[in-house]
Amino acid sequence: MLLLFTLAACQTNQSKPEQNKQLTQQDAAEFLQMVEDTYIKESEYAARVAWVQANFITDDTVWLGAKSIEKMGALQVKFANQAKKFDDLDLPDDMRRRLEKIKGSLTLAAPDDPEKNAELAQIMAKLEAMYGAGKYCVDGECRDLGELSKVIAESRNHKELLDAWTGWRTIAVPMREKYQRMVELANEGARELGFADTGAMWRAGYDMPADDFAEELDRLWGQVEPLYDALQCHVRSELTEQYGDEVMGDDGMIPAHLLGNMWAQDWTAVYDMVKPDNAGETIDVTARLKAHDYDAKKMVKTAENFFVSLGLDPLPETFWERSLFLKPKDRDVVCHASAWDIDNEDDIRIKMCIKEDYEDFVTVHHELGHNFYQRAYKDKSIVYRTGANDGFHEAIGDTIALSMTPKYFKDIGLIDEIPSSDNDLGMLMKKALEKVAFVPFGLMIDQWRWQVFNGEISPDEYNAGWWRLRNQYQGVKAPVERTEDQFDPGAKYHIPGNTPYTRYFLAHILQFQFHRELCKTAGFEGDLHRCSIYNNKAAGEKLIKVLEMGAEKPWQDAMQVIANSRDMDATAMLDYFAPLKLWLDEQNKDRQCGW
Ligand code: X8Z
Ligand code: ZN
Repeated sequence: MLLLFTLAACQTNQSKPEQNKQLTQQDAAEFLQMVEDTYIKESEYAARVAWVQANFITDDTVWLGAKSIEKMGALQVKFANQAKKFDDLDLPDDMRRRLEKIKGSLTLAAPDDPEKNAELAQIMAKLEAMYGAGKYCVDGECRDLGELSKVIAESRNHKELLDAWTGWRTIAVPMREKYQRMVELANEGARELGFADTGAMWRAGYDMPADDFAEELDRLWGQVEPLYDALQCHVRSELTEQYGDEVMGDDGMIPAHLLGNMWAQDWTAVYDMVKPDNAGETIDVTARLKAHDYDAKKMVKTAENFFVSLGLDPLPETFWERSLFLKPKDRDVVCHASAWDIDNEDDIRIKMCIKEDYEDFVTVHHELGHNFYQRAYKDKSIVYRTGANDGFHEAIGDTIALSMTPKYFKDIGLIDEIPSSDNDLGMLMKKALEKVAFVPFGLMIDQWRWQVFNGEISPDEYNAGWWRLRNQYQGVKAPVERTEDQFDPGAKYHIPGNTPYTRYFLAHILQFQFHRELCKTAGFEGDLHRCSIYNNKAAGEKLIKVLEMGAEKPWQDAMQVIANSRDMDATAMLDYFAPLKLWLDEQNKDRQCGW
């Protein structure tokens, strides 16, 4: 939850640079000051409204949330338009960058027309609530996402899996019309700001020409694709052993309900079915957490301790008082994990319905990565209080979680003996199911949205376009026929939430790059998957330096600091998984791979 995008609006008349007057640097400085002051003043209100809406989903909080989004939308668009008036003025780099941030940091541009802005705001608030309160009910018995996800992760009965899979997707059917209208209105707003459409606006935020950025994504995916294809082939083959040809089909793709995760984005839950025969010992973190009586708070404390071991200050008392760690029994909340910066100072929090398992232990680190980032850049201009790019923001906590090695678990007392490193294939397979499996998913979500926003995918083929891309990138298919009566994209949080998703694709590349370089800084020699930067102040210093930069400099500068390179590069991920890739290729040599 990055505040710049959730700021409340101010409806008072702000001074506008006059049209005919020759604008000066002084005018730009005054404008920047006014915008920054306004954002600082209004953001806390908006954040508190959004917090309450997400923590208590009712008609009234949706109403309040919509009002707040509406005010914010109007304010952001007004400022973005006013900032354009300085386009031709010669300005110092820092002022130019702050103006560009004001023009180009929106994920949603409200149309100028107040009625349309209000309509858009209501749609956004409602979509978020529909997802958060979503339940699949049969004969009056309702199950939420948590319960259905448990079935998907644990059941090996494909009919039961199919019921949970299709059941969750019923919550998205009523979103379809609203989503379509959202696309129209958001595009109208983006065009008024000078972008071709909302997708183009999103692509413009990466300190490089938007088209080059799209090419960068293709290049990075090209690096990872052979590894993913090898994993997909192996997993498909092993799942065929379990479920048979009748369930799997013969097109080389994997039915989406069999991969252990509601969206088939993380395949860790099928590890037992696909692990190497000679897997070596792996640590069952979930069981270890249980054995050591970890509850939600202890999981968060442990994650905090890792950050502190790198040289960061502990979280403030208010974090512990105000965060939500557990799913309340008596009300609907948006359970999708998020990190919040309420006052741009110290009031940082997470909101999460924590399960005591490995997956959520990683997610807790992920969320704290956001919080520590937020606190580190709090003294920058408010327009720089965000990640070097959004992939950085998503990558920090994940980078830390990559350091949760056997040695680390021993250090914190979760295990007694470090398993031998003679054979780490099992460990690598588990991690690949989590990280490599995610990569094409992380890419395809916004490929779909970009095509929706630019009209290549029209509303009458929202679902068909979605499955085309799922097939193409992931080699994953719908388990039963899907039609345009459904709206499967809506069953993934970030679609109704309108959160750009390329950030997670980037984060999956970046976290391995950061890990490799921080391990080097820590003086670690050996296999990357055995490296932990826990307690290492030299690595911590580098990390903190990048966190404190926020978005003050182009992300390439931050990259230089943390990764000793100006480019994103997937070779670190490939290095990490190199022994597994060799093994996969050997397994696959007589198999028919591809789809
Ligand atoms: O949405 C998230 C975080 C919040 S920023 C929990 N993630 C993506 C997802 O759940 O789909 C983290 C990994 C990918
Ligand atoms: Zn995140």
